Amino acid sequence: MSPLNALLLCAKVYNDRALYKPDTIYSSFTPVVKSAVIGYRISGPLTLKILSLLTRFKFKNYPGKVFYKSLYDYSDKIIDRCNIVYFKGPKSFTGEDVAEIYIHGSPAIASHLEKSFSKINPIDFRQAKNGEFLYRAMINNKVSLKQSQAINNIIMSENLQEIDYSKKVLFNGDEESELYDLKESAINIYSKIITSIDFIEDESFDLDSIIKDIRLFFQKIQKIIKKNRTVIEQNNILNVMIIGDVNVGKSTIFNKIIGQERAIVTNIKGTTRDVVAENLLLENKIYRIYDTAGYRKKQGRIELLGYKKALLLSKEINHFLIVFNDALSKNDLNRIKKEFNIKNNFSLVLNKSDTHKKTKNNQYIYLNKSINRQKTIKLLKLQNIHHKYIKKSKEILTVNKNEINFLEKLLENGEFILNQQDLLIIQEIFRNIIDEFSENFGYINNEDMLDNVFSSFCIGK
Ligand SMILES: Nc1nc2c(ncn2[C@@H]2O[C@H](COP(=O)(O)OP(=O)(O)OP(=O)(O)O)[C@@H](O)[C@H]2O)c(=O)[nH]1
Ligand SMILES: [Mg+2]
Repeated sequence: MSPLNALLLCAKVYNDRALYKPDTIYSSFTPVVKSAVIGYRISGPLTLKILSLLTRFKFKNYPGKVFYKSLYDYSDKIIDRCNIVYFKGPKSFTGEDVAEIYIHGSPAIASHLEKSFSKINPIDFRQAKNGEFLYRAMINNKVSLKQSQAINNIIMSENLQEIDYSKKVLFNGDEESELYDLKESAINIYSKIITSIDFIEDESFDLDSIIKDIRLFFQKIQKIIKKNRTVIEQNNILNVMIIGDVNVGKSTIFNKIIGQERAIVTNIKGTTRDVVAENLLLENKIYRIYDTAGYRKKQGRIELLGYKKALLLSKEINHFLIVFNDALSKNDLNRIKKEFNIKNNFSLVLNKSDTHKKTKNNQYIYLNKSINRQKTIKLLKLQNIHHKYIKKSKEILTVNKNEINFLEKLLENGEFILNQQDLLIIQEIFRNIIDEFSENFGYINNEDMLDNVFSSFCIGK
């Protein structure tokens, strides 16, 4: 289950906030892998007690200060010595007492710490569920549901416009989303319907004015969808595929570009059989780099499957790096261009330049495995290629992908409702629309509705 789904589930389970009694939870907030640092977060009423058990130090009087302390396990053995911060609720991420512990990035130390956690008191202190810290932040009014979703989107999205939009919602509030205005309009229309319903028989009753508002409401939705779809479809990821004969060093170049040993490299021909792809963020530009199975006349069965997969994917590729070693004959180049349907969107990369005398051909990019990552990326001119293919959209998002899907569903009601003459049915549909808003984005509560009905439309007051 994604953290967001878990969050929404929590929101349902803990619907009645009055019944919600927090226990204390913990979780790592970094991956637990060999790395520089592994972080743990604790949140809940027992935070201080747990810190004191683990460190023998009273953090109570030092909220927000970083201390370098030893962590002790249940048998007084030192787990690690590390930085620890205590945040006193409500001035914390969740609004509760929170601690953050930054241990050395060793999974063994992490496991030792978690074992010590589990010995404390499994009923009052337990591992957090997905999204539970954010959920607590939400019920303690530190973030809105929309902002919780924005946090999730910032983490999950690879589209820079979408990330910018989520950041705006997170930092400046729900009003940054056009969904917010739509929800206001929906409430206004609904309130207008409710307050009119008793006066259907009246001469002054004006169904046309309500229908006009509804028409404008759906037209606005249409406009928002259209504008934002265009921005999203101007995908800002540059797709680069590395192709060429077997054993020319494609995977070596791939690993170098992405900065990790992702693809297997051996001197056996046909090592790579499947397409391997990784995303790369370079100076605020996103690239998706594909490593592929190499070409040779007699390809093994699986190798051939992988090669065909690369051919199929070639439609989505902006630019190809054609890698070779000694020389690339015109025939071979033509075959490759034909197979992958390449026009002028390619670079010729002569790899293993250390093994042969350097020819001088301006069309080639000369690479070898001892050239460092930064220089390799520079020689391949990846930044220029990005600039050439991906035009940065000047438009900004006012709703994100999920919200567009939501609006498209709402739009399905549009045609039906506009052909309706029965105000009760129109009212029912708008009630559902409002429910959809609150279910999906937590935007609307009964107070919103009541305020509106009783203040701006109440007749006779
Ligand atoms: N001398 C030299 N060897 C290299 C260079 N780049 C790669 N190699 C070696 O060439 C061999 C093949 O490298 P890979 O990166 O696996 O080649 P590939 O094109 O992915 O091969 P397939 O997956 O079989 O198609 C390995 O032994 C590499 O260490 C280089 O610049 N110079
Ligand atoms: Mg390979």
